[in-house]
Amino acid sequence: MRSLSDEELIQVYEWMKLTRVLDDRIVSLWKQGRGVGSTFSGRGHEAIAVGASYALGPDDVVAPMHRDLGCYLVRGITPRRILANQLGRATGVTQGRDANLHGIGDLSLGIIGFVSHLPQSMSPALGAAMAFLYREEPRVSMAFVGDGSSSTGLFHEVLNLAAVQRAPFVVVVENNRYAYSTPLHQQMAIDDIADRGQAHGVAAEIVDGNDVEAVHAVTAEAIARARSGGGPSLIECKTMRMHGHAIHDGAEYVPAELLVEWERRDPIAHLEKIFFERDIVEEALIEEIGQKCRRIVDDAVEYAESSSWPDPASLEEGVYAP
Ligand SMILES: Cc1ncc(C[n+]2csc(CCOP(=O)(O)OP(=O)(O)O)c2C)c(N)n1
Ligand SMILES: [Mg+2]
Repeated sequence: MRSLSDEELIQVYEWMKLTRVLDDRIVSLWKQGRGVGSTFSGRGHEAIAVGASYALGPDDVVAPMHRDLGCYLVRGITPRRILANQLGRATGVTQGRDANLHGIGDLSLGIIGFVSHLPQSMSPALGAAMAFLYREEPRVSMAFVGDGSSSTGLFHEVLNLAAVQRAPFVVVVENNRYAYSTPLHQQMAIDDIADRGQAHGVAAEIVDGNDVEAVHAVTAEAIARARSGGGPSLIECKTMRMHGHAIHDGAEYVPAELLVEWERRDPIAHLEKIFFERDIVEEALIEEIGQKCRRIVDDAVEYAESSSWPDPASLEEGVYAP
């Protein structure tokens, strides 16, 4: 399944690689005690976060979650702003108020701020889709949601309303087999979360979440359908959470063989294999892209660590009820 040219695929690879290098650096900064808040790794989710958001247009909006670092990057939040945020600095996305990916957003880039209570970001995301519909604007709203979050009441209410309204809304379910320490089979009695879309009259598809071409192709199709009045879609991306829930969690409850199996399906290595099989890029370019990403992230660490802490006098700025 192909919806990207070779040039676009290389660009997508660069975003995925940057996501991985930045994610790894955030984890190591946290382990060195240089981070301020907690941190969530999205390792293994790069093909979903990048592939789905790369399919959006500049006027569309998206509500990412805590494992969607790649989505924030593709939409234009720079590694400098992300790292300054992780380190609690005034130059971070939340100006030092929320030192992790839980809570960031930027409406000027079409990113709806992440609401910590899962999956509450789905409501404003559907609200945006309904506004586009009522104003007859050819725009689409996308929401990311986890497997665990799909077992809540709100998820079903949002899907139902989206279907009734035929809203231009795309829900990307990141089924990474765990919700904190709870495995799938302990929180749902079905095999496929896509069934939950169909139950509400929402077009639903299942895709390999570690195959960025497949994620992009299915998402691009859903976005095009939504934009032309065809209503909402749900895309279930099957993947695996490769680290603990947050970085303090050693995830001893995850069977080691599961991680070994999914490590073999790593989304970045998978794309590199495609490059070599199709003779799209040389090994030297892969090396060059890796170095470029490391330089960008080194610069972002330096920027973040030399940024000032927030001024206590600004404490009440940007809050709803000071
Ligand atoms: C309403 C609510 N209950 C509990 C939490 C705490 N919590 C944060 S993430 C998470 C697990 C979510 O699992 P899933 O939706 O599968 O996403 P994943 O972390 O696996 O990407 C929980 C329980 C929360 N944020 N919101
Ligand atoms: Mg999960």
